[in-house]
Amino acid sequence: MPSEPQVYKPDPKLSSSAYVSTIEQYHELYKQSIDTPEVFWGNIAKQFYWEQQCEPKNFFNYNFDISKGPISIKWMEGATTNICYNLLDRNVKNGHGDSIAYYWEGNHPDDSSRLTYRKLLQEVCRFANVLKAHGIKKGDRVAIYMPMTLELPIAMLACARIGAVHSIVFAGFSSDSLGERMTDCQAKVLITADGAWRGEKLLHLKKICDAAIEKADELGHKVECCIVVSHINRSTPGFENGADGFECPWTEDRDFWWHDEMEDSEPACYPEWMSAEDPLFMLYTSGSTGKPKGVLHTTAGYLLYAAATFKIVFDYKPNDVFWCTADIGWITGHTYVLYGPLANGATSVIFEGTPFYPDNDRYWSIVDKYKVTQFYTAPTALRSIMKFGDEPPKRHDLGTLKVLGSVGEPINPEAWLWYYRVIGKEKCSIVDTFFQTETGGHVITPLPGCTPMKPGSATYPFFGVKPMLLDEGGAEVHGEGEGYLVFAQPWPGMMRTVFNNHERFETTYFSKFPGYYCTGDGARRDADGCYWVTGRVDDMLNVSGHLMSTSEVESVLTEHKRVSEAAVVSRPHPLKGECLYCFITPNQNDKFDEKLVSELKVLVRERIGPFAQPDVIQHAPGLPKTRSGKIMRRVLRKIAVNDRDVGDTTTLADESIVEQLFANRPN
Ligand code: 6R9
Repeated sequence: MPSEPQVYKPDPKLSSSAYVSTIEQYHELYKQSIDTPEVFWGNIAKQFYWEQQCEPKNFFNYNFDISKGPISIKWMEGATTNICYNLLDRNVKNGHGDSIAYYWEGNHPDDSSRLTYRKLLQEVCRFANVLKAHGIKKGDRVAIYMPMTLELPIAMLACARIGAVHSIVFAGFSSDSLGERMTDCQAKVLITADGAWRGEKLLHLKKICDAAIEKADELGHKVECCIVVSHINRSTPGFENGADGFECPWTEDRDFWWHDEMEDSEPACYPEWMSAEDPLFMLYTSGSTGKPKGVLHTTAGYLLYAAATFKIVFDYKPNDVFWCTADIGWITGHTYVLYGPLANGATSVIFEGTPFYPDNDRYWSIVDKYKVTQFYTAPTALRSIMKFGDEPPKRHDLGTLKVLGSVGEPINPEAWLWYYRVIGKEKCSIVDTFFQTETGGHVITPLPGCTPMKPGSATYPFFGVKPMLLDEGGAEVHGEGEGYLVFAQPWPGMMRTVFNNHERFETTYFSKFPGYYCTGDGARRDADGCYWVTGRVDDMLNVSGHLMSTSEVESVLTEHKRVSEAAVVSRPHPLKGECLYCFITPNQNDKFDEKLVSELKVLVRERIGPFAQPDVIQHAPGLPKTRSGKIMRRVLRKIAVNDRDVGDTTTLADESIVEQLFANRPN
């Protein structure tokens, strides 16, 4: 590993007002949360409304050991509540009706609006009544394929209000993927928009939905109805003439315009009281084998966990303005655009567009415009913005920022430091939040104003989360060391099952190491007990007996001034077992040449060790990324061995990259 990393202490001003302000206080609360979860989470539950309370002895029950019976996780059994009621009615009743729930910023900078808590509640009730009128009942699944418009949270909360289970498919997936997911979850209705703008690109969402409904038909599932938001055809500044000729295909008796349905709908709807373990939503996540898994989250535990992690990890205070750039179609958006902020009566920004439209400073202009206090994004976004240098952020006042979040992949120290210095002016805490669709919310993360920060480390577990490292044989790795990252007991926000396939849930997460939830990630624990998540276990490689993670090498490669992005995969090697094959994207105005290749080899030798010297460094004009920004290393491994059988690449944002990379292979 690189020499001991520098430790960055939180700004004293931030510490003095933080909910958890010293590391000693963190340790004390952490111990309580592990030893007496019912006390810790019971205190958090008190702020919410329960139609029926649960008996203290039923607060928490689980089995993590498959040899003792089916895996089961239950929080607050016997309690009943409604999450929408807690997010909206409760806040309105507490005097926050006129507070802004969402500032909405459209793709075009002149397109914006806002919603107060009171107005949001009315819209949600109206749409809940629309769903009811279409026969949607408690337990039914509702598919959603929408751009980042305000109708998206309205639709989700309307489902929650009547006890329907929303199943969102990110509006960048293909029609086949949407059709397969709707079939898997047996969705009765699909909610979408006619189209959406991303930068200057027009997306024909309804066309994709039509093809998806057809795909579902082929697979034997009928989607009964489709409700469509007229987004393109309402006036969009800057594009008054841009959508000329835009057509939204229509099927009479199956398709309904959102605005027509809402017109006469009552703005009041009595909430459905749900049991604590009734399903709230499902969200598909790709598996390393087989079709995507419908990760299922339930009501009470998810509410507690979304609320607590949002408040504490972002240190959200009244009057703050929070902005998470993630699309709501991912777990980060579910928990930190919707449920977490609203559970706290918070004000957030929802942004429809991209960081590059109309210019590369768009994120920073939004931070400035809404006086954002907490900003939350992904390393891949940061790296793509960093390419343009320090000047775009310098055009704006970023002085309101207090906390900067990172999520989705290990953050390379280069990006971390840029975030810390150029965006945070060395005054903000950086929270590198590790979590998964499955975990529902942050599980390993620093706390702002409290945890000393190390660039690239997610540091310590959140309350109630008990991480452990295990070796291949399942033995615990104590102290400093590396291994499989597992969790030894449940926290309220974790998934409960794979929809309609509990067995797959058990084999995927609980069979490798009986008694533990297995994340599928590797991690290292350093002398201070900080965790360094090293990436998916299948991204680990072993060169001449040295275990290393691809992300470790990528971090070093991206330290080079001329490198924008790097992706490393393992290639079989006759002597070393495996060797490193690296894909390098230089900065916009830098070129890829022999000099760069040899400098990078030296850099890796110097920073990690001679054993880690890459065997191949190839030029990559772009990397094969999924639409959520994750590099598809499976494809890169095929390119490394010149195997054209790359498998399914339909979830890539740009499939043509694959061909380019084959063409660029050095001999
Ligand atoms: C939230 C989200 C989960 C996988 C996870 C891990 C990687 C996420 C990370 C991180 C290192 C972090 N991951 N956050 N790795 N540091 N802060 O991204 O959910 O899409 O289900 O992906 O992402 O590999 O296992 P999801």
